[in-house]
Amino acid sequence: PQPVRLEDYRPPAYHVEQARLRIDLSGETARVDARLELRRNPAAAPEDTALRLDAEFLELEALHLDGEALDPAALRAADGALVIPDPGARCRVETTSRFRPAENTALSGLYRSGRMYCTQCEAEGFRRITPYPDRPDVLAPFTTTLIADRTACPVLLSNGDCIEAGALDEQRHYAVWHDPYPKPAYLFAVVAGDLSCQEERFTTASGREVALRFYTEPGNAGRTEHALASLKRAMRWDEQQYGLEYDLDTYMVVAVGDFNMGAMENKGLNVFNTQFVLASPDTATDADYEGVEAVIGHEYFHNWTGNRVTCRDWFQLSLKEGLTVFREHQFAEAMGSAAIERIRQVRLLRSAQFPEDAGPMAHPVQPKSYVEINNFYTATVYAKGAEVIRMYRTLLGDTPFRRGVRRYLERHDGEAATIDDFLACMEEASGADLQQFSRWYHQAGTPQVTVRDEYDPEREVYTLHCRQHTPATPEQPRKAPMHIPLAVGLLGPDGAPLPVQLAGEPADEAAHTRVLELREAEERFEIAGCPQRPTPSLLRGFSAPVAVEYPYSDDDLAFLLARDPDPFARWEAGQQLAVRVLLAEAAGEPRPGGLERLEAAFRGALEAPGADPALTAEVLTLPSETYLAEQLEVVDPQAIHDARAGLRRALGQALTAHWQALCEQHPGRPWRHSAEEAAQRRLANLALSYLVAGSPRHLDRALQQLERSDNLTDRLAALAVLADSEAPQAERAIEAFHQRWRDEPLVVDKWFRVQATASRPDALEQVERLTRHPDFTLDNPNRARALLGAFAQGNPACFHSPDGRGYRLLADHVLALDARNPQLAARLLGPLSHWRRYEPQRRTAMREQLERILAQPALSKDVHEVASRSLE
Ligand code: HT7
Ligand code: ZN
Repeated sequence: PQPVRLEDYRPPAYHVEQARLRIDLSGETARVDARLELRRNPAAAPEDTALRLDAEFLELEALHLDGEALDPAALRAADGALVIPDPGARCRVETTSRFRPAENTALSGLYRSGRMYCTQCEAEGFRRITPYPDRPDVLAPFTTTLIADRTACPVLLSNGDCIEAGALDEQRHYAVWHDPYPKPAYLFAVVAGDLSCQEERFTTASGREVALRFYTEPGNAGRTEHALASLKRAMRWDEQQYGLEYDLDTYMVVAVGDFNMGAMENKGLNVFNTQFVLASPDTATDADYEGVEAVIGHEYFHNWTGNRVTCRDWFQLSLKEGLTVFREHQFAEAMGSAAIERIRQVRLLRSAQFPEDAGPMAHPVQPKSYVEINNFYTATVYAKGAEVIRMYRTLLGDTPFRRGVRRYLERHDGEAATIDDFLACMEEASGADLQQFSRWYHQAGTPQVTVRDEYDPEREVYTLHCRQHTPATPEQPRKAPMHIPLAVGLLGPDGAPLPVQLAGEPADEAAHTRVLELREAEERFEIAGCPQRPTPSLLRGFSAPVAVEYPYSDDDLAFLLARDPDPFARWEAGQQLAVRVLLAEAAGEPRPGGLERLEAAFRGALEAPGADPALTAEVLTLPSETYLAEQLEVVDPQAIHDARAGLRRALGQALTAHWQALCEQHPGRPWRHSAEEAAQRRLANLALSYLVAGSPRHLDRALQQLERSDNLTDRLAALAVLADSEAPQAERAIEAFHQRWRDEPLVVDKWFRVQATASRPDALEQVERLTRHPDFTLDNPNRARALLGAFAQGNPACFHSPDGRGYRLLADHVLALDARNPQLAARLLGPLSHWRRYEPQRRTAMREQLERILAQPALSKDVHEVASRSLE
């Protein structure tokens, strides 16, 4: 397949002035009649006179141009699109198409999920509903008539407002929806089914009334309360933070069980994976409650950053996704603890995006080409893109940053914009020159910043020498220096924060945290007024998505962990200390005194008076095996796993009394969703896992917790501890859990996930067995991710079994899935792409599976692109 390139962008030849659809879902076969009013785009190149209507998965029954029938066969391009050579300055195109929603297993376009019909059009799903110029820079107002069986589908929804509804005959009814906001086809949605609705109202800052309607299958009614409350908080926050109000009279959210991603921001009609909208104490953990609030916020924020101002083409994807993830992060920081949120964001960035940046799929935040756009909904576009937005704010200041966002939204309202447009607004709003900064969009790879220092006691000047280097990535062998905001603090020997005053600057500009702007490959910063040699606290708040290297001693790290006033930096120091101990252990060269030092640091964190339990829990959580692997040139996953498990055992034993005390401090009250109680549960459950890691005699505590808890957080924590064990009572408990919750799909997903990520030597055999379990299916993405995705990403030691069985298992399922759901198949394949990082035996076995996949005939372009790029 030919790649699509950014440099080949051409404006569309035609605008759609009106799109009218009639979608009849009353039979097995859906029938779609479309009537498009089109006008030539004056900005198009004069030679671009052809009208291209993308189409796939459709049987085209009729095609008319201005009332005249055309022969579709004569207009078909190789990729299935219809190309009408020169339909004139204005024209009307009418089509009739048919397809079978139940056969749409790719979950792109219009498909069935359970008994309901729903759509997913981003990125290129609309062309699977009707022939259309399916590109984000073609914006149109839509009027949609939906027809369906009255009993099977009493609820008929689409974007905008319902302007008419009624019965058609004894069996069928209809509804007409009109969306006045011109939108690209990827934001189109319809839903039809027998759905329960929970409704509340929201009054906007300017006094408009908005109806908020959440639709679920009847069995899930009553599980949308938390999502509704989250939505109201998000709406209020966006008004207060950015002055942005909602713009339609209704905001609808539909919960769907079969969904390829988390949720979709369709105008006025969001479609959500049930996982990110339903929440009840029995079916969702504290983390799920947080996930619901985050995704509800994210999709709502898209109404401005994505919908009112959309993307010109898919190379601009981070324009909406990076900005919206950043807004989601700001929202989460405002609703809970900013430091804890930041730690979680960084954990995710380091475990998902840093490896991507270092692997064969590495690409810039603005990619230059793609074969299948679905493969570019990545951690780089989303999470690194959000970091880029955060850096604008760090460098420009909060007020100019918000001014820039407002200017961007006002100037481009109703348009399809580019990343350059956004950057230009930021420059105008701040007066800053962001040309060098723009490299963050164009250069892939994680910059490495090496810091060295020297101290001149006579001048009382402390100098930081900074060197930056961005490693080569595919197609980008050489990189230019980046504009990096490096937030720095200094601590005196007694732990007191020192002002950071750059030499030559007035003293009143000094601050305790200072953002140094790195622009050169090498540069130095002199800090005046340091009577003693300070300890530097670097990259405070993770001010840039870089890796910093500074020769801290273990004592320095322990000191920072105990004393740094910046909570993020404290956590980071603890992680670095643990990384050192663990990597030395994994290399078979234990660090003398390392364990004792870490134990002392943990003890300090556990005994710190008045400590925030949420931060304590983060500090006591060891770096993940994935993050540890990321630090090594050549990875032996078993050695890393053994080192981490060994350290957990040692800490479990050394601090038994502390862990026991923490378990006892569990809230004990009936479950309630609150950040404070969630932090206490998290700490208590972490303590339980250390206790059992220290000695299996504590398993009984887990069994009791599983039986007695009134909420899924505690049950699942107990279940996870039990799943690590091969003891018969643990296996019985796991079986009993399934029996009890077998009718709750989201809980069954967790049951699969817990076993897939279990730290027991035979987890691979367990996963093989579970792929044959009657509740396992590849047709449900949540289920496939819960078993196969969780295993390949969350159980490195067993997935990377040296005999290659884990790789074969994954490859078999990727191939089985490819014909049905290529988007999901390509995502599951991801972990195999890192084959070059592993020791020779595993490397060879991984490569063999990639080659086997690539040798299959009729591979989707999704899987083909990932497999072939991995092997390049
Ligand atoms: N904008 C959406 C991204 C998306 C998607 C969602 C569901 C299924 C397939 C999808 N392809 C792309 C989700 C978001 O970022 O908010
Ligand atoms: Zn998004």
